[in-house]
Amino acid sequence: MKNKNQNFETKCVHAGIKEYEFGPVVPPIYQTSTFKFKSTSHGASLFKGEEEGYIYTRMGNPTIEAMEDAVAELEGGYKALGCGSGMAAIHTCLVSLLNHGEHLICSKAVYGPTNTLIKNVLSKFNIETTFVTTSKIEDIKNAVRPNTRVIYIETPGNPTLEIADLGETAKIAKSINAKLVVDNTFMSPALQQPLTLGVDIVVHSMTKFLNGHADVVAGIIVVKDKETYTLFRKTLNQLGGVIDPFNAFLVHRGLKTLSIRIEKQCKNSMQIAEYLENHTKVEWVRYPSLKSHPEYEIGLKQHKGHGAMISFELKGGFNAGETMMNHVELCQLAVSLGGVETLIQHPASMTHLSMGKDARKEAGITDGLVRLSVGIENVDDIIADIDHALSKII
Ligand code: LCS
Repeated sequence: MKNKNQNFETKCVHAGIKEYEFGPVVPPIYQTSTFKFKSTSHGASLFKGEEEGYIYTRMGNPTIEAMEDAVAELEGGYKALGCGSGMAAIHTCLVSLLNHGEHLICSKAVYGPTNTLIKNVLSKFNIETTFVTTSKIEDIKNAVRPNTRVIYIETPGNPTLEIADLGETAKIAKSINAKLVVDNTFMSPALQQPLTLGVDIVVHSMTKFLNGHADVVAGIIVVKDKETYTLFRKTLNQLGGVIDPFNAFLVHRGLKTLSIRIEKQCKNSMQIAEYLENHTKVEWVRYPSLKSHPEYEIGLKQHKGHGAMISFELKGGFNAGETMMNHVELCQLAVSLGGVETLIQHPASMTHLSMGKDARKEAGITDGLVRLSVGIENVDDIIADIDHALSKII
């Protein structure tokens, strides 16, 4: 892969860009569903894979490929596969890797629909899953069965920010010949590059930090080798959950500012986490940079910075959370995360509702938990807004 020696910030700006007709500095949007063959033999050789080129946008498109190459380069992977959403990426990945009758180990704290995809859809195909606290390495070891083929981890987990040790988990996966898949959405490659720590496959909801502007729903899978890429490309082509060229263009544009967005978001987050930790109406705060985070030391080993996601529990539980969220003005009461604007939400009634109360309890998602996705606004303005909303709690 080119640009191997460039620094991350430089790669964000230039990765995936090739030479195009007329010399544009950004990839053109090839908004076409299909590509013309020069002759029947040309078409046949493209279908046989004897010649490189494009056939049909579900199978490949230059605008999509440029974005895929950029993300693969930022994650340190071989190739990537752009998908229509994060859920399409997770689905394509798990369906590609697991066969009927095989076993999956998954983090208890994952995005709600990932939990329900596994519980309600994969189970139909006789794929059994053990949900474990993946911050506890012994719990992962104890869950291993002879037919375990995949370990699936979200770290930091949504919304508890529980951190799993990627290097140690990769050793377990290797020893049992299973694939380790990591959802890197919460950190992005700017802060955590799982493939360099022994992880086999990375997935993302690009709806979040990679695009960064809350105007696209998209996902991606990044792989390390040609064999896995070929397998996943075939499955994605058959399942059909591909990204479209315009959204790929927008994500590629968003990537250019990933590094500076994340830098500002991390800086803001640290100040907000410290402010919250000292507030009398806050029971506890989870942010990976705080020494009070249970996996603080693991985070130091594998993060270059600690991200823009903060979870906290208010004294007064659900009612206090509701009061707070109904009084913010600058912080937007909305699900999703990772954009330039600060968002606030309540996982138990929103993003993790589908999991059900018992699974939430098991995963540590309490009814009073509030989740903040910190943006790039001036930090004093964000804190003033939070302060005003907290003052309304009686
Ligand atoms: N993985 C993680 C960690 C996520 O947070 C999400 C979405 C997904 C995968 C799925 O991605 P999508 O299909 O939406 O692109 N998380 C959301 C959240 O926390 N609030 O709204 C969406």
